[in-house]
Amino acid sequence: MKTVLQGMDGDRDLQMMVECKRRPDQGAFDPFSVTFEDCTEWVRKPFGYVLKDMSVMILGIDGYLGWTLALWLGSLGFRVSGIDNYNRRHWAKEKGAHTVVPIARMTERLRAAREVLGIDINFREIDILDRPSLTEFIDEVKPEAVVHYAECPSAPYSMVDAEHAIRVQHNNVIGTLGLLFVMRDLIPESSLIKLGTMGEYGSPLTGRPLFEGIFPADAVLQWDNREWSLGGEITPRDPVSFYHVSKVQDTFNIYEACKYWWLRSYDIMQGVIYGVHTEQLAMDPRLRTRFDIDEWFGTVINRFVAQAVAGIPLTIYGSGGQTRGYIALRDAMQCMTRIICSPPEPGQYDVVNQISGVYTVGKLAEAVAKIGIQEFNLPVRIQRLENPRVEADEHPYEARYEKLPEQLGFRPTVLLEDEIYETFRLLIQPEIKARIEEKAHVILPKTRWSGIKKDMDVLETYTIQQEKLKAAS
Ligand code: USQ
Repeated sequence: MKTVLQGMDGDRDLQMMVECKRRPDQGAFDPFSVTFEDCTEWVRKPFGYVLKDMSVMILGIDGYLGWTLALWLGSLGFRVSGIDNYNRRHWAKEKGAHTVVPIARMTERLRAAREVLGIDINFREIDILDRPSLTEFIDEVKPEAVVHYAECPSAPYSMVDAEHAIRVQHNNVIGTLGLLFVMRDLIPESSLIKLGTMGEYGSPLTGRPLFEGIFPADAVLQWDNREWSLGGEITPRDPVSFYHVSKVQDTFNIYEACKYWWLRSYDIMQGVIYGVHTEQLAMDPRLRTRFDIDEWFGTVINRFVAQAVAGIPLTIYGSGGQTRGYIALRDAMQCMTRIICSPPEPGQYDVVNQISGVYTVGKLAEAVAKIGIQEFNLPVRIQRLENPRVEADEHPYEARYEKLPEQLGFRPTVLLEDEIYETFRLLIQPEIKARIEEKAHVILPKTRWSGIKKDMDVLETYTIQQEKLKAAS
């Protein structure tokens, strides 16, 4: 869209008019006079109005989220392109791990997407740090939205040693910074949808609410009998690993880029993700997404289900009172679609907290154990380990997450227990169970935030009691 100002009598009669890049034949018009129904470029889909054939580029398209989103968007009629350098596959190898749900090579994935879903994904093997190649591809595709998942997502990986911390921050921070310049130069009107993390905020011991990135208009700071408005300012960040720090640095770089160059961006503070299921992933084994369970790349719920399947006690770190926001894979995809279809205004940096429920780690272990015992007849045990991380394991937690449901129409469709059940159903398949057992030695935590190399002490091992099982059923 190109903005033009029309007017006659000096400033007073100026009116903002726009020209549509897709339909220049329409000439300049008042953007507020057109509704979705009037405009032939928008089509109604399950998650609201979608720009017809909208071109979305996914950076990090080979990953757990990237591949899932590519199939999801392709099925909704988006034109999907993407880059990846297969780093996630390399990092898993470095750990001696593998994705326990086998995934195909990219060429085969692309072929399967075409054969099964009729989706043509425009893929290029590119490292986000290779700016000339990224520039060339973005210039060729001219995406209307860029989804940026091309980062190292692991807190433990960033805490192994200096090399790993530097690698994570270099990849994530410099990759994002370079991308911002490419977008400024080539596609300044496209939106950037960047994956941040709820972990940017930490979990303040005061119980201060975790607003959606930016203080609400009526927030005030009181001190020394004086008072200031905080409305519109970025909220405090208290990241919990060098990985999470990289996301905070991204936040500020993106915020500045929107300010200096009128870029537009949604920064997604996503909670811990879990699950395996979307309609597209389930359609063919070649379409499945990766599923990591090792101490570096497995997230907690996914790890717990894999542990239960392999007969390894579920590893609660510390007391298990750590409270976090969580979201299922399928619900995260719905959120991303809604965000892609509602780009911010030029110059607008906005943030959403993308979660659908808040749980303690202890409660999650109980939920997994209960389903494992009752539905799959597995002898699940729980083990509390010394916490390898520096984090409070008892703390208040008030995450605010209103924008997605109230402004973007997000309705969670996945119940925690249902997704845990679905994950069990996939992981107990003999081929996958064998792949978990083969990698049992990379499941237990080894990476301490302190840097000390020593196995974690076991604090307690137990099974959930019959009364609890009965009460919960
Ligand atoms: N935890 C356990 N036992 C385990 C694994 C984890 O008790 O076996 C605990 C951790 O100590 C932590 C919580 O579970 O308190 C979540 O840990 P996690 O490993 O599932 O997630 P985290 O390290 O926080 O990182 C993950 C993703 C990351 C994303 C983040 C969202 O790897 O990419 O940014 O979730 S958030 O946590 O909201 O920052």
